[in-house]
Amino acid sequence: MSSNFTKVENPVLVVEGKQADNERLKAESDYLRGTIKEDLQDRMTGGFTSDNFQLIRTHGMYQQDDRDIRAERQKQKLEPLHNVMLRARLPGGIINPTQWLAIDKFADDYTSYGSIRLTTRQTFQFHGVLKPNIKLMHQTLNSVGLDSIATAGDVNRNVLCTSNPVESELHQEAYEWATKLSEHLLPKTRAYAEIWLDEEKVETTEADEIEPILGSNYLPRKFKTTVVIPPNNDIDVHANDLNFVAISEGGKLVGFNVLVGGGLAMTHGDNSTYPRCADDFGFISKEDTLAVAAAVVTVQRDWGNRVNRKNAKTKYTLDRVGVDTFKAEVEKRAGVEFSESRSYEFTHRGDSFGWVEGIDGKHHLTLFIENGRILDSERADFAGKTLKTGMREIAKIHKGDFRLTANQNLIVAGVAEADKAVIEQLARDHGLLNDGVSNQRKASMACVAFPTCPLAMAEAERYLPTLVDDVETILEKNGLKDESIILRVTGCPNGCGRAMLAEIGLVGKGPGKYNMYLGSDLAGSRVPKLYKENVDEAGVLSEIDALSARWSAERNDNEAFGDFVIRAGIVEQVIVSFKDFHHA
Ligand code: SRM
Ligand code: SF4
Repeated sequence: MSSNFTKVENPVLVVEGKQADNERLKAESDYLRGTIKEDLQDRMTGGFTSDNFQLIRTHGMYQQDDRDIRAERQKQKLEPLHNVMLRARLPGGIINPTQWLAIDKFADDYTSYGSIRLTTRQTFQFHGVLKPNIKLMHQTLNSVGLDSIATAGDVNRNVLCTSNPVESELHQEAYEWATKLSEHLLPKTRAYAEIWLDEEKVETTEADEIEPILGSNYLPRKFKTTVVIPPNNDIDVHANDLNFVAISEGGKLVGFNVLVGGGLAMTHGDNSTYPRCADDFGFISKEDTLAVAAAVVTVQRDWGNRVNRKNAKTKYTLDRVGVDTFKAEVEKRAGVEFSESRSYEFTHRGDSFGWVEGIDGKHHLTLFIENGRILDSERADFAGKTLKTGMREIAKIHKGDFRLTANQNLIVAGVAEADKAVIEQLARDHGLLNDGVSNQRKASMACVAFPTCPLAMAEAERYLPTLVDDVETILEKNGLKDESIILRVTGCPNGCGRAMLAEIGLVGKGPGKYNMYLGSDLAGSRVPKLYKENVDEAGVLSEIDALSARWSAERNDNEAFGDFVIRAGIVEQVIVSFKDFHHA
């Protein structure tokens, strides 16, 4: 879907006004160094001070504290128990068993939650790393060829790639492009190597030499890139600034359709913010990929709003300057003309679970990991499962690699016929593989939210398992036992669980309260529409009960829930323009 805002009269290319404070801190940071090194030595506080609090994000870390114990510590007049969350860089989500064993051990030895959390962007996070262990964490990652550069902050983030283990040749090529894009768009400053790996500082003075693509002030806001292989839109293109849709002929990649300007976040009560689908710019041959990527990034770098961070992402730049103007500038800078888009179709999202055989004769096992949380736990929703131990045992014997999906799941990839049985048994023994998981559970997803996310307004990850229990019961009662609805929960309107591309999206409004959005489609080409505001958990269930009863009784053959709610007039389709999202 494209927005109707292709042309804007007299577009404002650069927004004038007092720049956001993040612009000052990036400018003064000496290419993302700040005083992080000195701050790290300061053990008077467990946190990072002043600008370093923000700057560590560009090194892949966020300062957090456990919100479950925040009030209690305040009462005791104690500083919040500061720690960091680390997010690794893992283009295309591929990680090998040696790397897995290293992160598994680090999570046990040095994180307060003891978990590895798979994210909606094909990587993993550690939560709860204390200041004295941060450097060791980076050195551990480095020792196995991993890093966390630019997984957060105003830079290009982890580059996604469709998890497609079946067509392995095409997947391999697409994955290589994801890696090349990640490298090409990565900050070139040596700040990460100097601070965390104790490498020598190399003096360079020319800004253009240091950051030829990102520039000395980096991007106005976060930037997200994907490579996607139709027909599976598993990475959700419309959540991303820049997407390369793989076009193949005879199983070989020939080029990409380029989609620009997707994004899902909004702020409650601020109608200048809205989710937006990406626009189709046209087809390019694969040789032009890096030039086009750099051009899109530099146009956004130069024209993105540096005054108001709420309107700074590429989606807003496109609506302000017009898609045509943006696209023409990309063509000029890349020296490439987009040709007409090649035809392709997205038919579905999500992952297919269980074993599949690739065209290379290798076997691939996709495991469903609820909420992406890999942990051995006594928690009720884990029912005594030992997911973390299970993954460790598999990693010890696995000769292929692991692929993290953009839906918080994991593929044990490249298994020889002879090793299938033992891997499957380990997965079953530790609760990583369970034939009883319902289609509804597999179609449900939530962001992290409490207790670690400082922005959470309502529960998400901790709410999802019981919510799905209840929805399963409702669907069965309404004669829909094996059916599913793409159901996603996010603890606030930032949208990390991609609720704004769900058939039912619950967006946290306050403790126990959600705004309910309805009407995305199976392919993820539509943003859902607000249905009810401030619904409590009981209300969520009674709404789902009533809506699914109607779906069961009135649906056309195989009609998906999201299509039904629009056809039945329960919500209107968001079609006009995203600027009018809140009013249509
Ligand atoms: Fe996100 C901020 C977690 C995917 C939009 N996101 C955060 C922070 C770091 C909170 C913060 O700023 O302090 C959350 C940390 C929680 C925690 O304790 O771990 C957080 N986001 C996540 C993850 C872990 C959710 C998950 O359950 O998997 C995902 C990590 C992705 C990764 O590996 O890089 C995650 N975040 C997303 C997505 C989905 C996607 O990209 O496919 C979105 C919506 C798409 C988009 O960008 O429009 C998303 N996160 C945000 C935003 C809103 C950005 C904006 O445009 O305004 C924020 C807040 C911000 O940047 O100011 C945010
Ligand atoms: Fe936190 Fe909100 Fe993102 Fe959920 S959607 S992880 S609550 S920022």
